Amino acid sequence: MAKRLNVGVIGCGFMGRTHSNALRRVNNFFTLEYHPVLKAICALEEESKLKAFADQWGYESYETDWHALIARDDIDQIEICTPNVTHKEIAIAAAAAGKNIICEKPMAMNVAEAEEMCAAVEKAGVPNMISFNYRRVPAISLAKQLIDEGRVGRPFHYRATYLQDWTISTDVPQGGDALWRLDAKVAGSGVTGDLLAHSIDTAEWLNGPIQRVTAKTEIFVKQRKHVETGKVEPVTIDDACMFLAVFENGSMGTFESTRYARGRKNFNTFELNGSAGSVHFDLEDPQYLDYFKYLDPKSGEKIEDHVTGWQRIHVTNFEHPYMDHWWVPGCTIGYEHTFVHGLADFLKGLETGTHTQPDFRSGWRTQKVCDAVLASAKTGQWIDIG
Ligand code: SOE
Repeated sequence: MAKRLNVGVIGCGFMGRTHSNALRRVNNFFTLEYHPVLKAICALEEESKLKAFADQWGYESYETDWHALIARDDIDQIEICTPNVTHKEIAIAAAAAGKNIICEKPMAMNVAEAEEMCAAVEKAGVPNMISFNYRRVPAISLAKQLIDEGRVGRPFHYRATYLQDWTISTDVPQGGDALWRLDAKVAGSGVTGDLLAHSIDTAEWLNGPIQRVTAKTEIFVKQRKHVETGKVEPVTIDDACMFLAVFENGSMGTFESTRYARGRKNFNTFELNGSAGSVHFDLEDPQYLDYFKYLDPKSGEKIEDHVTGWQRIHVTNFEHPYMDHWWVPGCTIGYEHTFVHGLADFLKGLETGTHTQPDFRSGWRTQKVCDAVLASAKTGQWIDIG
């Protein structure tokens, strides 16, 4: 028997849309006990805009104050899709009200906030998840499977890049609706929290905990007009960040992120090189996982030299992660499906009483690495994550 799960989504920007889409589609493609109901959308928008959003996505109601949404008895689950500065207060209130919580990344403005949020959900005992959606790209999940099957062997190098190019123009202002990501008071940090948090989450999932880091950040455009004040103000987010890492398993990592890589739109890549093989992924070509097989994992024997080479796996077979829920082999899926997968896993977790990852504790961990990166960028020192 289907169980209704009444959901209130807070925020109706880019992420509000990805979550709304997932809520609408998840039961069409995944057989689950829980059936989300789009009960209410909540945002600080003009009422006419909010109503139009509610109509477009099929929400039963709307609220302009998140306190009112959380106070409602008919809401079981809160999804936080608002700018980072609001996450803590909303999550703590939602936890105290006993709601399930899915929160967008980065979890918080800093590690102290993340710790408080984690304590709140754990004290309340409410199901919780951070929306690091890229874990749910089938090719990335397949990389995890290959690594767990021992196909990469002893890891030596992990290399991640997350490159975009949308802030190169000096005319791009900071602050306000779409551009809060450029305002440190609202975002917490620049590319470190916005983009590298994804890379760090993926890296630790695939290759285990990062032990220590050393970083360098840069602000290329030092001043920008602020949308809210109308004044030209100093830019205090990191426009670019590169850091070196040592993983607990002894492998070495390099991470690079910027919003100044002309031509790169959402170039989120990683490569892991090990003794038995390598894996490589690029989000701009998301249906493929590249795999170099050096040792056969079953026999332990080296593949004969004349047949070694990179193999492009088109990750669309029924045997690939999540793909048996979609079309037929060869038919691809895309970005929005990663949110459907995350929600499906979360709902399955509610059904089976298991804790879906990445949860708030895991988000707190990612925030620790982000904060260590930013602290190291100030001094140039190596910092232990602890
Ligand atoms: C920034 O441009 C952004 O929208 C991030 O905030 C998302 O997390 C990333 O997945 C796509 O890029």
